[in-house]
Amino acid sequence: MMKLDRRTFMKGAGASTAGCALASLLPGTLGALEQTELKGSAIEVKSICEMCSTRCPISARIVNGKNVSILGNANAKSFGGAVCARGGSGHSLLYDKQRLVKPIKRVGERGEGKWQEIEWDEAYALIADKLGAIKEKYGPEAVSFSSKSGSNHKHLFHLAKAFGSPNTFNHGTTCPTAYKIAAFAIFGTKMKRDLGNSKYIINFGHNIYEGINMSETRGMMKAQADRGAKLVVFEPRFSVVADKGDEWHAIKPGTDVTVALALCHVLIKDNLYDKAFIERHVVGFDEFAKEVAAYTPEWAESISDVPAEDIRRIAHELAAAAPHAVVDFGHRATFTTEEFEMRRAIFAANVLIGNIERKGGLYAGKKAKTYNKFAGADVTPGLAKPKVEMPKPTAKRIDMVDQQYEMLWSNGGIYQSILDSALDEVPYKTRGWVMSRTNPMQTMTDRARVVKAMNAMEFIVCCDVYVSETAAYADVVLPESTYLERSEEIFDKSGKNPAYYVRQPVVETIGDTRPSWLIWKQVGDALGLGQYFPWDNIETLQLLQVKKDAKLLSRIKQEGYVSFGKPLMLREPEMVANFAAQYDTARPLDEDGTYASAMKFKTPSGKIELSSAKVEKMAPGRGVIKYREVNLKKADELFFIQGKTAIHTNGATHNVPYLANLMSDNAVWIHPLTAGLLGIKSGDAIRLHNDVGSEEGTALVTPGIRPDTVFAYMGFGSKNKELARAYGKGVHCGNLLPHVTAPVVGMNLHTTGVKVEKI
Ligand SMILES: Nc1nc2c(c(=O)[nH]1)N[C@H]1C(S)=C(S)[C@@H](COP(=O)(O)OP(=O)(O)OC[C@H]3O[C@@H](n4cnc5c(=O)[nH]c(N)nc54)[C@H](O)[C@@H]3O)O[C@H]1N2
Ligand SMILES: Nc1nc2c(c(=O)[nH]1)N[C@H]1C(S)=C(S)[C@@H](COP(=O)(O)OP(=O)(O)OC[C@H]3O[C@@H](n4cnc5c(=O)[nH]c(N)nc54)[C@H](O)[C@@H]3O)O[C@H]1N2
Ligand code: SF4
Ligand SMILES: [Mo]
Repeated sequence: MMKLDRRTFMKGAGASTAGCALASLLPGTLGALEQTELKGSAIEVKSICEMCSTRCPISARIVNGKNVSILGNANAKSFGGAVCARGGSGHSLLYDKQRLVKPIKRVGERGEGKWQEIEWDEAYALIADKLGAIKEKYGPEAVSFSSKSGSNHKHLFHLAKAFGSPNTFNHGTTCPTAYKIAAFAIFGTKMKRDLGNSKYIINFGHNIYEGINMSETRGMMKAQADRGAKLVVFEPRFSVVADKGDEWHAIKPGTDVTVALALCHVLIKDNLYDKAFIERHVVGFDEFAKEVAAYTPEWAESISDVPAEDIRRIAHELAAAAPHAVVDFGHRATFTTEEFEMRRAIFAANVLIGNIERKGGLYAGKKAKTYNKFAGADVTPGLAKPKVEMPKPTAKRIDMVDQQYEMLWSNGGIYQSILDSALDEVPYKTRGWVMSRTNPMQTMTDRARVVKAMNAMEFIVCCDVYVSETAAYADVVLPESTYLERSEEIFDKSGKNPAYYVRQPVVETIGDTRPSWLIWKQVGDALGLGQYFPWDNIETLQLLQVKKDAKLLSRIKQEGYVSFGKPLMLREPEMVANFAAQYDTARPLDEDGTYASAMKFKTPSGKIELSSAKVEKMAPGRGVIKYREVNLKKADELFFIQGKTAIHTNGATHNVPYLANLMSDNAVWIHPLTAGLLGIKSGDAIRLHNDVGSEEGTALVTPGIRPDTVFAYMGFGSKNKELARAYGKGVHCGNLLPHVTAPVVGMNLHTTGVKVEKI
């Protein structure tokens, strides 16, 4: 087998080496692509975007054998038949000559960039040999498995189970886990927000016009444009959401909890809360009310810089718009180590105005099982799961070191504990890491620690579409086919009513890539675990899901996105009436025309728990929501915060040609007063540094940020030369962030302190 230095290999598109499958398949310039006949469907195929994990329904086809048209699937009404800039650029990833289209194995030092192309069978044999050896010597738990949750984590986690390791992790503690756990604590389940029908929206750093989720983004646009909804924004910087808001309050980073608690204080003190709702559906109100009595708007102002009179007014406006109003619980919940308190305080404000299961408020998803229960018959099909008897892992998870994290273990775990386990052997040592669709070197904090942890491991497998910054440190990199080339099982997309959708190939597979469902099944085969994967292809799985209803499967494939029944919110009389009118067998309405009497929560009391004995037992002192001080930076540092740009996705798209052309750098936002004191002008080269690391970038002087804060869009400054378009451009945020695990919710922390100087 020929040895290739991948760095030379990458730039040597014209080099005449036998192993240059990538270069020969993919012409060196986009212009040259025009002569290449693209093979695939010329008629529209319904599928699912994967340019970010929102996974919008799409409709795509090949145009004149030359390009791929990607539109939104019009059958999915809430997505408005649209895609965002990234979604429209999928073909640019597909035909990127820097994409990985053949398995490779490391032949130099980790991160050195020396690779050798290998065949799939050789890759599988190598993986089976190395993982098998670790399992034999240290037990299966010495291998951890991780993947961004969604389309492909299920197959990887299935392999983990078959292998016998309890250590499976999704990206949760770098993103949503805190608000999910907060919702679990109060409601016993996840909650969704009905932004589109809201008349009053309070936003605490939910960057929804840049951190796009087509359905929610369009919902908020609709609320603002069609319903004249008022939008109040708390943001340390003038984001696009702040720009589109009716008012912007430049809140001090990490202090949102004080404003949320003060809103609750005013709602209770001024008798603005929904007493009937609280009496009927809520427990723990008295303890909560007692605690928030001290959290006055004046107190919140002293910590957050938001004027007390504004907090008071906003609480009154919120109550006046109730129940069709919402305090948005956000998405990336990594602003402080006390996200559990902050997100619970936000949920509490929603509970106080009684917006639960009301239009424009919060609601629980209605999957087929729930929907059918109310309909009194199987009016919508549910999805079946393959029944495979799996071995029970004997070891404890590596993040099972502290009882306070109990709610997390079945929710994706504490991702960054893989590093602690590899480096500090807590509670035992992780020696192997199999990961897919995740780039922790860019998206976890303290990049140097990620490098150290990877170097401390014996064997690492990474499945990606690029040689990501993380893949650069793996032993074997497996190229997954892009989402435009692969089929997957059916996914549940239920909201207020059940809905399903499916991914289907639009173009023929380019190069020697495979879909991850097949990759992990074949790794399973190589490990002698074939019995746990009793499906030969994706159709077998899909048919199993629809319980052999071929007509239904064909409908889902044809329409791409199929929803059943009418939207249902249990306390919304018109919706309940419309729902019940559809089915003779439907549950009879309550006297008030709703299904309020059927509202049962998966909490110990079956009610909404504003204060919780379960939480108190799990994490003593936390049963009641309260303010806990955090310290995010040293006195002589500036706050360093981040956010998404509309043009890129996390640590994923910075090398995609079209998107890299649109934006390849993340200038650091800095206030004119601060910049003046430091002698910095827009465009100046600057250095950001702290105890964790040091990064060089460019300054953008703007009044759209607090003087004590600097901001950068995340995901830039890749340190992997193979990502030639992204390499070294901009500030690598993860290289400045400390390695932290927050109490109860296990979150990573994305706000810290930095010193800034002109270079
Ligand atoms: N275009 C695009 N869309 C995306 C993504 C993407 O990468 N690009 N990623 C997807 C993913 S994974 C997610 S999680 C969502 C992200 O959804 P969001 O969580 O809405 O996105 P972020 O930009 O991370 O939002 C954080 C915002 O909070 C502000 N902020 C920082 N610290 C504080 C604070 O202490 N208080 C307050 N009030 N605000 C603060 C930041 O300035 C930023 O505007 O977007 C999804 N959609
Ligand atoms: N400093 C800082 N760090 C952050 C954030 C922040 O705001 N600031 N945001 C956080 C948030 S909200 C999140 S969700 C995480 C996300 O971080 P991650 O979970 O790491 O996810 P992504 O960066 O979206 O993508 C990871 C990898 O998936 C690969 N990929 C893309 N498509 C495919 C595919 O079809 N198959 C396979 N196998 N791989 C594919 C990409 O090439 C990329 O290398 O980052 C978090 N990290
Ligand atoms: S928000 Fe954009 S990139 Fe993300 S899935 Fe939807 S269309 Fe694709
Ligand atoms: Mo995220």
